Amino acid sequence: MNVLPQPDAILTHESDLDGLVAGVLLQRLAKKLFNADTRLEAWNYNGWRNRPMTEKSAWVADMVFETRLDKANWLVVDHHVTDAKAGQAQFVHDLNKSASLLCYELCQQHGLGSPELDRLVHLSNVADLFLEEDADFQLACDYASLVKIYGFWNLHALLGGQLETLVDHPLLEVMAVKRRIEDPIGYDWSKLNVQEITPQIGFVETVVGNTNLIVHQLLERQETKHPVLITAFRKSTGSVIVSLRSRNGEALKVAERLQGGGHANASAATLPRSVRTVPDAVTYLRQTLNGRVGAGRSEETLNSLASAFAQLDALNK
Ligand SMILES: [Mn+2]
Repeated sequence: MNVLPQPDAILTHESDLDGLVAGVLLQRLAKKLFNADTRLEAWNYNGWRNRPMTEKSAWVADMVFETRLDKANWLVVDHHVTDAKAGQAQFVHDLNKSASLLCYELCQQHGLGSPELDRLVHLSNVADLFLEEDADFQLACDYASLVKIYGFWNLHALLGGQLETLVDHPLLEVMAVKRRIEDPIGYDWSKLNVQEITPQIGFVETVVGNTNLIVHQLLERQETKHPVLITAFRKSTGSVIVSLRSRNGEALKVAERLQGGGHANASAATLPRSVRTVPDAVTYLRQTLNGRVGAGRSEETLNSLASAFAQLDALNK
């Protein structure tokens, strides 16, 4: 086992349960190894791109490994596809395990396992990898919904760092009712409200229900001709986040054109601050993804737009 460097900060993914569990587990591991409290930061993809990586040492969870993270005394624990190779950093990587599971395995190596954490990490793993065949899939989605509904830091505050309190938490009952009542209503409505952004990309309006599951079902049941489906929601901060889903790997390329990231079939992006509402988002997506590039765009963006179009064309053949 490699010796882990003491981190100045722990950096994780803001938008889901996997990031929350992974980040808090790493905090716990740092406490155990170094008897010190380490700052936890949670990032979305867009903010992350511009974050200077100035710490002498940091632990990163659930963010794509890239060259700028390949630094001595850095540890990266992740499960997203990457081309970058680790030369300096310690890189724990497995495409078939969630970040929370990979972090938990590190914790277990240092005696931090428990039955409650076994359970929570299993559920987080099932939800994050969308393991539909697992008997706990539905329950796992309810757990994942907690972060979507209440937000990373609200939930973190409620737990007071005690991840174990999430197991069988009373708020799960609220998630189960939402799933039972809202999801079928939301599905029926959204099915009739898909707008075309491009022939490849549809925008799914959502009113109620778990948008992740609704979009997944629309794709699985082939209710729409668009291979990529986008949904949008407004955060309390006013910024608009879009989620992109596909079945054959097209979603990530589109997310990258919006400066976002994620997995091949499940990715996300935060839209520019000038986009304040969902109708604005549809307009913005039409303009950006149809190749009408506004002023101030860099050469690099133009190039990535061009290459993304080439790939979409290839997919259409
Ligand atoms: Mn993840």
